[in-house]
Amino acid sequence: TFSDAEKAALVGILGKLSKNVNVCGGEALERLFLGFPQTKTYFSHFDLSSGSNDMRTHGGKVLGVLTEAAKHLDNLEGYLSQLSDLHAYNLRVDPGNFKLLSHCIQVVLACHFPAEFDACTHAAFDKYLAVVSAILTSKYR
Ligand code: ZNH
Repeated sequence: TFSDAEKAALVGILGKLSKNVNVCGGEALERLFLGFPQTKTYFSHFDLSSGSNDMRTHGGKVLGVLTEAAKHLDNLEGYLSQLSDLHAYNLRVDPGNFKLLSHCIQVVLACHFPAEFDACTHAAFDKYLAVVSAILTSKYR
């Protein structure tokens, strides 16, 4: 569960992020694929060139879900249930990759919103991504 301070930090940074999900999401994916090339295997059907439509659209979906899910902190499992099924049964993404993507998302936040992404916000966001990742990988067997 999240403290009031953590919730406030999440609302603040996600409010900024929500207006930039495609740009920030695309950049996070670009960092993911450059820094950790093994993650590209899941996206062989995508145009992975810098700033491509595929990157921006998919990055926007990922960050869009993160901004929406934060409105359901008391029932994240329910809110993310379908997406959890998709990752576990269809996509079968190696759970370790969630840490890599989470890292890249946070680097993008630090670059775009240096003032808002202070240490407390960083800590709260890291916790939030860990909780979301745990849910999206919870149905693996
Ligand atoms: Zn994922 C998909 C989210 C992680 C891979 N994803 C997806 C989507 C979303 C997401 C929203 C869409 C769905 C629909 O359409 O229905 N993810 C997410 C999140 C996260 C993730 C939130 C964390 C946090 N993923 C991930 C990882 C990976 C992935 C780590 C690897 C690396 N996904 C993926 C894929 C897909 C997805 C492959 C599909 C794509 C297409 O379109 O095809």
